[in-house]
Amino acid sequence: THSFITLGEAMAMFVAKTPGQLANIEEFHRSLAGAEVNVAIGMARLGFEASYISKVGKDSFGQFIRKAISKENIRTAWISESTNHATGFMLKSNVTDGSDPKVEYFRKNSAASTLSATDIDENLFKTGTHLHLTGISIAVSSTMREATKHALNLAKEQGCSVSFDTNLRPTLWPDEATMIANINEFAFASDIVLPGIEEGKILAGSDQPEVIADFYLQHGVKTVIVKLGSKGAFFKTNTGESGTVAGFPVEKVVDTVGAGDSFAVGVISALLDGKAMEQAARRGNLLGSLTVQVRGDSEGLPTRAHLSTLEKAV
Ligand code: KDG
Repeated sequence: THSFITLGEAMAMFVAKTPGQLANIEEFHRSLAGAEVNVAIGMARLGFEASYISKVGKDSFGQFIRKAISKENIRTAWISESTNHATGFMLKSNVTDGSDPKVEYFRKNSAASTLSATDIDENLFKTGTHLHLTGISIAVSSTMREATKHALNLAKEQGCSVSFDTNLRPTLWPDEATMIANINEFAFASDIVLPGIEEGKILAGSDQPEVIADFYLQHGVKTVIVKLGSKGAFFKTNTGESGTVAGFPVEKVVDTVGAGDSFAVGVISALLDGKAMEQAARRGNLLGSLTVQVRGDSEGLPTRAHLSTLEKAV
C-alpha cells in the first residue's frame, strides 16, 4: 500500500453563520482547518494510509483536532502535545457567492508553531511513498520551517516523491521578498509544484501558465501544474509532456477556500493510483469543483466509492 505523509498546523476554524463583518458576528460554526490536514483527510478518504505530523496544545481545540483526525482514519502517532502553547484557531467570514472570505488568524506562538526538526521521526519516511508540503508550514515559524526542511530531506533520501503547494499567505510573512525566496527554495527542491495562477504571477513573474511551469522546470522540478480556477489547469513535465485540462462546471460556487487542497488530493491520489499526468490534473479539477460547492474545507472530499462513481460519469 502507498503511504502518504504530510506536516502542518491544524486549527479550529469558526465560520460566521451570517454575512457581515467578523466583529459583528455572534454565531459561528466550528470546523477543522489547515491546508495539509485537509489533504490528509482527502487521501485517507480515498483509502491511502495517511500520516500527519503536527502539534496541538493541551486544550479543548487540541482535543477537537485529534478527534476529528482520528475519525478520518489518519494516523495520529506523530501529533505531539505542547504543554505551554495553545492550539491555534481562525475566524472566517460567511460568503456564499465564491468571493474571498475574510480570514483572521489567532495562531501566533501556537502549539504547532513550536514544531521542530526533532519532532520528525525518521522511521516514518522509511515506509512512506509520498510527502506533501505547503507554503503555509514554512511561513508559520522558523522551527516549523526547519521541521519542513528536515521532512523534505528525509523524504528525498528515502526515495519518497514530494509535492509542494505554494499556498501563499502574505499575512504570515514579514515581507513579499522573504516570502518569494522561501517558497521558491522549497518549490525547487520538490518533484511536483502546484501553484495557483495568481501565485505564479508573484513567484515566477508571469501570468502565462507555461512560463510559470518552465520557471520551475528549469530549477529541477519534474512536474508543474498551474491551477487556473474555473478554467481548469495547465500541466507540464520535464519530459516535455504538457496540456490544459478544462474545469468542471459547477452549479453554484459557495466558498473557494480548500479547493487547492482538494486539487492536491486529486493529483497525488491519481499519480499514486498510476494514472497519467492528464488524468491526475483532471481528478484535481474534479475534487476542487466539489469543494467550492461547500462552505467547509474538507466536507466535499469524496470516498473512494464516490470518486469512482463521479469518474465514471464524466
Ligand atoms: O487551504 C485552506 C486553508 O487556507 C485553511 O484550511 C486554513 O491552513 C489554513 C491557512 O493557514 O490559511
